[in-house]
Amino acid sequence: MYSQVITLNEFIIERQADFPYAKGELTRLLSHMGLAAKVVNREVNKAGLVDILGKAGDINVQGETQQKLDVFANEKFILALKGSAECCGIASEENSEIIKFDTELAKNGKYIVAIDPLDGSSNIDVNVSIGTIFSIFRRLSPVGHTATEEDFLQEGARQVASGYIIYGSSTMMVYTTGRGVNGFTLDSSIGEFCLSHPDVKTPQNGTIYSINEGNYIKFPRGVKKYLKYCQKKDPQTKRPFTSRYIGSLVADFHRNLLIGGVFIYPKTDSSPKGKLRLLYEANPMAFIIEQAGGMATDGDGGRIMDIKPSDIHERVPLYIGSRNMVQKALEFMKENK
Ligand code: P6P
Repeated sequence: MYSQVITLNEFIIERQADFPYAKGELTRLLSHMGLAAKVVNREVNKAGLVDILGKAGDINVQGETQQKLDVFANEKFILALKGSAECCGIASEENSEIIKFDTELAKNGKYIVAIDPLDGSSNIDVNVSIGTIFSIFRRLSPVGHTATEEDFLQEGARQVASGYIIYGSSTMMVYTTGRGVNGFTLDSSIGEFCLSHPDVKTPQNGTIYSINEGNYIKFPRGVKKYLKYCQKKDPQTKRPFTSRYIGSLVADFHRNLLIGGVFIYPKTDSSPKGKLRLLYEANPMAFIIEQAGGMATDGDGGRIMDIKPSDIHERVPLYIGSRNMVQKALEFMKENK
């Protein structure tokens, strides 16, 4: 039975040939991401059993109370990436400044990684799916030296890979290197991520809109009009939209990627750049959705992956998912500026 199974590492190595310049570095980096994901998954899955739940007490750079699992996940991914010898630095949601590795081995790494080690962590204590999101670039600074801030402020279109791990009813790793999107499900009985969703394509249309309607009164007029459009049954098309919002980006995104839908986290008067982070939430998800045939924009017609970041924790409004749904929402935004 296992002869048909393709593990993550086998797949990465097979696809290495896609990259004439890569001599295994990206392969090793992605494999180390997979290893750290298995370690974090083990703790996420038993969080309810050991004293790892609850708040670590510290406040992270986002001003949010850090959960112990946040701290654990951040440490494990930093350790794995430092040990990969392919990554020279990291921008993490949990750290205010970039982490510059200073070992000779790591300084020779050709890549940098932006990561949200445990996104949606407020859901940990209530057993809702959470996830890790990562974005990989080639460094701009010279090999052999420490990483620089500029290495991390590249447009998303320059990503060489991005992906996420969703710790849900099953644990999956979904990633792209610019040649399509592939999903791997963790088979705990053999401790391997196994190819389960080859060449993922997202539907051009969907019936799901994902947005926190608790913020409705603060939404831009265009978003309010789009929601009314979704909610008003059309006599001809019987427009059958439904609202699905988990409050965990990885979970909402993953569902919409597979069955179609649009996720919107718009700007509001109080948050003129929205809530989600460009480097380690919007960009990696935008790379994946575009590779799967979908679309990601800031709501004003700008492509997420064309935005030049000015700060590693920069926020950006996010409209992402099925192409036709995102374009419809954009139409309402344009008509109601
Ligand atoms: P709200 C989780 O904190 C997160 O960063 C994303 O995972 C999620 O999509 C969003 O915030 C939820 O935000 O304001 O709706 O609770």
